Amino acid sequence: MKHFEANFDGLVGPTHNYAGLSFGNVASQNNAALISNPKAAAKQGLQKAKALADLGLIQGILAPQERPDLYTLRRIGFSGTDANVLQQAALKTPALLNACCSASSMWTANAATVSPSADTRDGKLHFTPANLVDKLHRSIEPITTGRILTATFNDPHYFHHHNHLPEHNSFGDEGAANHTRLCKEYGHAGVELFVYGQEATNPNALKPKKYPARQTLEASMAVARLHQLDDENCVFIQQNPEVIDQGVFHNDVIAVGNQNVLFYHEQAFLNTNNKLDEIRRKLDSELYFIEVPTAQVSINDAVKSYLFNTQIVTLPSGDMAIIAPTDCQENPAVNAYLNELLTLNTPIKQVKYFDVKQSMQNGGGPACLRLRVAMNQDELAAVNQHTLLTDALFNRLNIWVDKHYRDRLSTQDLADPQLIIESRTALDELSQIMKLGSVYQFQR
Ligand code: SUG
Repeated sequence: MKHFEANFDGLVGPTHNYAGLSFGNVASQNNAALISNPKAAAKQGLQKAKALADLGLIQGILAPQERPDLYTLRRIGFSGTDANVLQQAALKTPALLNACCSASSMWTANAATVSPSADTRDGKLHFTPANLVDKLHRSIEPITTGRILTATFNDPHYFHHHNHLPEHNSFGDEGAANHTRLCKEYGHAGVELFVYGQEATNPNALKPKKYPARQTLEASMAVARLHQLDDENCVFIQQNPEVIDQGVFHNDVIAVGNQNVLFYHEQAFLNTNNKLDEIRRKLDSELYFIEVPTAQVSINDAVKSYLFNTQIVTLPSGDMAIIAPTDCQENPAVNAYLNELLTLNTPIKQVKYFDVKQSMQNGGGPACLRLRVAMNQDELAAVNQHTLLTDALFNRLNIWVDKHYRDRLSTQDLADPQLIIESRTALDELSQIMKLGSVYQFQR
């Protein structure tokens, strides 16, 4: 049976804005209060996804979440009509309103951790939505994420959906952004790499000093247990706390893997050599560990350009390509490194650049925008087919974006009650286009 890796990209929602909500994420903080362009953001994401589909890869779309999140605002004591709730929140707690308006569900690398059926004891594909407890605006995502994932992967014969982990910082879980799977072929059992920022229950363990370590070892181990992975298929690696303090808030800002390639920065991990040995022991395959030295690319350049927030994809020809943001082309050190990489004897033979600046300005590169799901043909046939990106869906979604999205949004605009109507009208139509059922609270 044919096996492959599908990418499910997050569709950018109508309230995409820059509110500076993510302490530790340099781009989010530096671009706070910039005026966003939700229409351009959604189209940039769709273009990137369509280009991957045109390369012959399986590409799906995950629907955005309902924002403004009036349910959270009501839960914290605002009342009256929807317009009243929004306006009172804008007046009294603008920071909380901003948190309830973020379109952050677009970064579907943080939607969930996914383990393919080749790795799991029950032979099903497992999903655990990330609880994202480190950031208020993200901690309100997991329930709807679970609904959207279940509506997309909607056959219990093939797909096993778990609840998100307990909502406490001992179990801080950021999903696939801290998870990479190495394997010989997608259909063979692989080794799942869980990269964590701190061991929450060990007071003596190393952790960053300045910025939060969002992912805990406890969460990573819980996901591995839930997904029925064997110890022989897992490697737990601690992220270097010093790079977290320089803006590497997720592992996918400093490392990315695909099949038998692990592409990472020299300073990405603690205890690197031992961990690479463990991977070699656990995975019976020729492996390419591509380590990028600080002398060629500094942490600062890696964080600015998102060199490692690239997607490494296997093309139908068997060669691999890197899907990079245009910011990598614009950074001289990174551009030079990528040109050199193509001359090294590795499976990576091409680099393709995409403008995803609307997302990048909030710290989300190409890899943040997608959730990887390694699967086989039967599993693909069991996916909700209306979520797969065909020419027809691409055209339909572009028309839908043109109809419903603004091309300018400031944080002041988030107090506009019209935004509630626009967003709900758009999402109601989208849930029909993608045949998702009533995934949104306003539809229930
Ligand atoms: O969680 N930014 C997101 C970016 C997530 C990137 N994802 C991965 N690396 N996989 C975050 O920090 C910024 C929102 C704002 O400031 O308006 C934000 O949420």
